[in-house]
Formats: sequence, structure tokens, C-alpha cells
Amino acid sequence: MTIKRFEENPIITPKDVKAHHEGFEVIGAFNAGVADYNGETLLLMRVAERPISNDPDIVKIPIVDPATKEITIKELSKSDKEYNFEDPRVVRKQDKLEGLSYLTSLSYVRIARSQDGINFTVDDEPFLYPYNEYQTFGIEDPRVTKIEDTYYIDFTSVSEKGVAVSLVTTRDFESFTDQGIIFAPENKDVVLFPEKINGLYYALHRPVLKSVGNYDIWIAESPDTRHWGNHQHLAGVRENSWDEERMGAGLTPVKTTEGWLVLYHGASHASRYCMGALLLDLNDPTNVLARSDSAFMEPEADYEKNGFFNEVVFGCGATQKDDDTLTMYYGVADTSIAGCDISIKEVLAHLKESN
Ligand code: MAN
Repeated sequence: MTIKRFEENPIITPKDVKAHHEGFEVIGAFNAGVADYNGETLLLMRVAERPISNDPDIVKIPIVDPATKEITIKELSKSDKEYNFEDPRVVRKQDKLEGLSYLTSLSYVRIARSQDGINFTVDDEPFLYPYNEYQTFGIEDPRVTKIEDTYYIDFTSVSEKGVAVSLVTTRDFESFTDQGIIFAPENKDVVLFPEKINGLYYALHRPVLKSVGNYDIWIAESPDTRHWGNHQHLAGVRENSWDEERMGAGLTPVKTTEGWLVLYHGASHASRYCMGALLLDLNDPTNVLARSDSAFMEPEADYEKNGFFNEVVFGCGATQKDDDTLTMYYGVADTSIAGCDISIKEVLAHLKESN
């Protein structure tokens, strides 16, 4: 399968984004939800900022008060034996290495706008900035689904209370209506289907299990997009495969003649993030018709292999150029945003070869 990566990649890097907080640096502009709005392509980017630290032994943890928007900076010394600093993204408790205690940066959502889908202008102000108690550690990884004339934006809200999935709606990308938390902690990677199926809304989600079970994709239905039920397990990780450790839906499902096409990310035990595909029955999306054996896209380019967190391609959205071409915008190495064109026919052929 050919992935036509843009020659201009990466198209948005941290250098293109001015820090919102004084004394902070932007370390990532990545994992963007995508919308077609008023003839423009909008990227709802996850922007990550951290306090500038001149002492390599000190890790500065930003925590925001959603009421005042004031930030408290907690300083931890790398020689502090209580904590583990191996993962650059998070600080973990030495005696609880499967969890996380703090994030090393604060993320929020900022919009980049483009007429041609390649050259983007970044808004001066954030579009979604932590606004409630579930977001004191930040807002991450938005996905956008247009249903009729409303854009539904879901994202993870991170705080010491857990990683939850929130939903807001907008019609103008200037203001939004909060629809509350739609999936309780811990959950991530929620994508809504772009239309009702047999009278119900559908969403894919990825519970993060702590006792038994794996990081698998589930599906749920809703009468109104706020109340989700009839949860079913949809597809699970596969040992000795590129998606052996975790998987999560990436892009809004695309309606094709063969079924709903879901492009998802999968990670290995070594946290190498690749992309694969699922094909779901058009009338009953709980029914998986096909699934990629191999990843159709892997970190290959230098900007996908090297960055804040190496070896990551992470698609959260796309625009559809014509009947066959998806232009996917994807986060690379938790640092920047790249673009590529993918042929829907080729992904369907890749799925037919899989078994
Ligand atoms: C993981 C990574 C981080 C993220 C946290 C919290 O550790 O995806 O980038 O900040 O989870 O969601």
C-alpha cells in the first residue's frame, strides 16, 4: 500500500506555535482532530507546553486551576527516590509504575486553519483550555465528527481524578457547548460515527483496564450522544503483533461501499505506534468484517521516528478529498503534525488480503 506523505512534512512543528503561558516552551503540536469548515481545513491540535527549566535535575510539573486559569508549578528532583522519571511524558510513583502521578507538560487545544490543506495559520488563542476540575493536568487528543450541521469534539480530560473523555459541540469553532463527561475514567480514544445507524448514535472507545483484560476497542450506542450504553467488546490486541500492547480508534469512521472503515493505532510492548484498519458492517457496526494483519503505516520518516517520544504515527482525523482519497493529518513522535494521502480502495484491498 502506498502512503503519500506530504513533501512539506512535518507541516506544523512546535516552532510554529507561540507559547500561551509566560515562561513556558511549546514541546508538542500533535494529535489533531480535523474538520472541514467554511471551505477551510481546521486542525484542532493538542499543544503541549512545559515550564522552561534550566536545571536538568528539576522536573517542573504544571497544574492548572480551571477557575482562575492560574498555574501552580510543582518541582520534583530527579534524585527523589519516590518517583520514576524514565518516561519523558509522565512522572510515576516508584511503587506504582503502571499508573501515573503527574504529567510533565500541560496540553490544551489550539486551532490551525488552512485554505490548501498544507499551509496552516495557528490561532493566537487556545480553543479549548482546561475549564473544569477534571482537566487540571490538561486536555488531550481531540477527535471531531460532523453530524448534520454540528461538530462533536471529544477529547481526554486529565486530572488527579483520572483520564476521562469529555464532549463539546460547536457550529463555528469560536464558542462551544460543554456536553460533560461521556466516558468515565479511565478511557481514551473515543470517536463518534458521522451518522445514526438504525436510529442510534455509535461511538468507539478504549477503556484502560487495571486488573483483568487488555487495552482493546469497545463500541457503544446512544440515543443522544451524551448517554452511552449497550457496550460491546469490538477488537482486541494480538500477542506477537504490531498491535500487541494497546489499540485505539483514530479517525472518524469512513462510510465505504464495503462497510465502515476505521483507521486505528496500535502499539507494541515497546510503545511503537503504527496504524491499521478495521472494517465494520454498515448496518451493524458491532460486527467486524475484516482487520489488518499487518500495519498499513509504520514510523518510517525521520520526523516519525525521532522526537519527544520516538516511533509514533498517531492519526486522529482526516478530510476526504474525493471518493477515493483521505488526507490524514497525524501526530508524529508526540512532537509535530504531518499529512499524507491514503487511497480508500488500497486500504480495502489491504483488508481483503488480511485474515
Ligand atoms: C500517556 C500518554 C501521555 C498522556 C498521558 C495521559 O502516558 O499518552 O502523552 O499525557 O497518557 O493521558
